[in-house]
Amino acid sequence: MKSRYLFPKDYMADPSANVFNGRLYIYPSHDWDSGECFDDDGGHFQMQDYHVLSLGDDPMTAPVTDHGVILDVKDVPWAEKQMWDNDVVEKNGKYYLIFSAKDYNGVFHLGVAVSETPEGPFVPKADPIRGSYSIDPCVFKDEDGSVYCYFGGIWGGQLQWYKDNKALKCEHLPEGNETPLPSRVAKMTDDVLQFSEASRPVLIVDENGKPLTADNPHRFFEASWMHKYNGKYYFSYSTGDTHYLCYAVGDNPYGPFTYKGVILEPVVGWTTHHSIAEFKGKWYLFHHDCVPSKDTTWLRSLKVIPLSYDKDGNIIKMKSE
Ligand code: FUB
Repeated sequence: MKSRYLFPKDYMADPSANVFNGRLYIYPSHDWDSGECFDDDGGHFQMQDYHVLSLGDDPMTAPVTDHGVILDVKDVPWAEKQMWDNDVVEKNGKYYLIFSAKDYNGVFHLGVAVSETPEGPFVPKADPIRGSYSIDPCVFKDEDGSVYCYFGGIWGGQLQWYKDNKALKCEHLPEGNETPLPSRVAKMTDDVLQFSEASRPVLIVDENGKPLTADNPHRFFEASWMHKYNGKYYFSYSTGDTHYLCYAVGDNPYGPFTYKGVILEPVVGWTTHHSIAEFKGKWYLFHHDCVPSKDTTWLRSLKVIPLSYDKDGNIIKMKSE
């Protein structure tokens, strides 16, 4: 299907699309060439700040506005480096940017920064969210106003360093028929500054209700996203080293979610990471690839492609061209 490169002027990735006040906002990671070598822990992703982009009307053609830097790592007291994926949620007229970064001990946590407008600037809190770890937050506001934070990523995202929210002495990455490491979800406090509960595992099951195994083409790796369609909760994610975007559907924000299939075939570039949003009555998949940088993993470009469902609510699989 025909897609659009959203912002050819700069390298950006991990787009979190949200509609605020009738305008579509995209909160990406901001890639750059730091000179760090490629490694399996993502040491080549040395992002230092976040921008926000916005566009009106038709995402396939509308001009894109870059509102500039909304948060810089040097302004976050607890964070040293690697400003990875982020997402923004609105509650009671304020905007909360939840982001992942490494602290001065090389450990990923999630932080919060607050703004009066979707365009920022966002003012960071002094400390990370208590009980937060790993990467790739997605903040989802349900129709009753409750905000849920989904997060986690294996390998360089450090999810394998924890079990039941406790740091392990010895990490273990499940494989094959073992139980996979799930994404996590926690309801946020009313002020959206902390988790209101210990995070829970996001269980993905097959059509018989049996938990999926850790086999690579299906298992959760990173890039959690939640959206709602016809009253159902769609949890989507990346399979990382097998490079698929997949999804699973449930009846409530905590799951379990029944695996449904692939949303997007692998793109050029190692990572694949996305968001799904409805805007002016149409659905879109926002993602990135490395075609413009000639497959340079750490220089990714934002894309958008229309998304559709069949009559049973299944997402029609896409290939982004
Ligand atoms: O952008 C850095 C990392 O790459 C993200 O956190 C992952 O989801 C992957 O896209």
